[in-house]
Amino acid sequence: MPLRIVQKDITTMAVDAIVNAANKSLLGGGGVDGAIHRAAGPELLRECRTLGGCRTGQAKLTGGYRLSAKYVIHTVGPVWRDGSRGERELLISAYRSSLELALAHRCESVAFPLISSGAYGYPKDQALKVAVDTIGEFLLAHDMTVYLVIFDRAAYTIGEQRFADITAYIDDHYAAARIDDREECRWRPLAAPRALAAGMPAEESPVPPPCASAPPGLDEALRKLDESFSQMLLRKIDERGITDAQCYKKANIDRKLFSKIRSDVRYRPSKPTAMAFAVALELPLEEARELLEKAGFAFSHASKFDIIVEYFIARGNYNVFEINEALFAFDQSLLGG
Ligand code: AR6
Repeated sequence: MPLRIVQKDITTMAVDAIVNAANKSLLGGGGVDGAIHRAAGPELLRECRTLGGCRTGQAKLTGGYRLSAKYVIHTVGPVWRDGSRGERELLISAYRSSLELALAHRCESVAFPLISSGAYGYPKDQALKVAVDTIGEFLLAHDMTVYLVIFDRAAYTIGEQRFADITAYIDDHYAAARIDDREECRWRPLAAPRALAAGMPAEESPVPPPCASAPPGLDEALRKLDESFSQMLLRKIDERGITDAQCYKKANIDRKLFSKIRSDVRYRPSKPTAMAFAVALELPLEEARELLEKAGFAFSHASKFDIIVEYFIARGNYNVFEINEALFAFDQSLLGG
């Protein structure tokens, strides 16, 4: 099930377990560790004293006491030195151990801070990539909702090079969209007022100029008219020879939402949901556009959200988690349900 990147104080999260970026003593400290101990109350430290510490890359579990979370999973990330001392492997292990422990305690929802990215000095963009890759891989095999909690958005970074690349791509395409109005028309053939209802950013709401385009063959047109979003989605899943579960997991969509879409032939998903399926199915741009149209949306060069997703599709990168990292960095809605 899904990975959600959110900006919050982790101590306020109502989930089954929150993860603490602790030190080997497990006896408290600064940063998120200090915040969790303060919010949970002194009983947490009392239980931590009984645990005998924890090795780097491992995890231990306690109650959540005064927190909204039932459990706290304490893990110890590596201290960053120069990147050649096994830091990455240890950080992966800290995430994996925590997720395994959550699974063993039947947690359905878990929230992580960006482990090691504060006092332990792990470069934030690399820490984020390890977190997203490791959690994403785990979620392909397990049903769980995992939150990656970014405390300080200003400190959030996807890496300078990628940020610069995407910024340039947005600049180019925004400009192109303004210069060529007719091109705009082709990019937005459908009026889709429901985007507003779905709470999309204003800039993203489709502008509905009814553009004339040459009609395709009549049979083809009728066939396309007849097929709903849900039908097209299920057809494409079959054509690609993947299972429903592989598709909704790759789309970062939870099972319940997928079941709804599957059982309601007229279901109209939100734009981020429709786009997530286009990515999960690894559709080339033209097909992605068709799938979006079925949901009443256009792929528009007047929308940063669309341009960022297009940037990834154009590069054959269909990793929904990586795309979400970028969308988050540009303050856009994330893909998924
Ligand atoms: N909610 C979510 N994230 C937070 C919060 C919060 N309330 N507070 C800080 N962060 P750090 P580390 C973010 O230093 O690097 C402690 O003293 C913060 O912005 O807490 O693994 C331990 O006892 C940063 O991105 O953990 C250890 O000695 C991330 O949490 C040492 O620090 C991790 O920062 C562990 O260092």
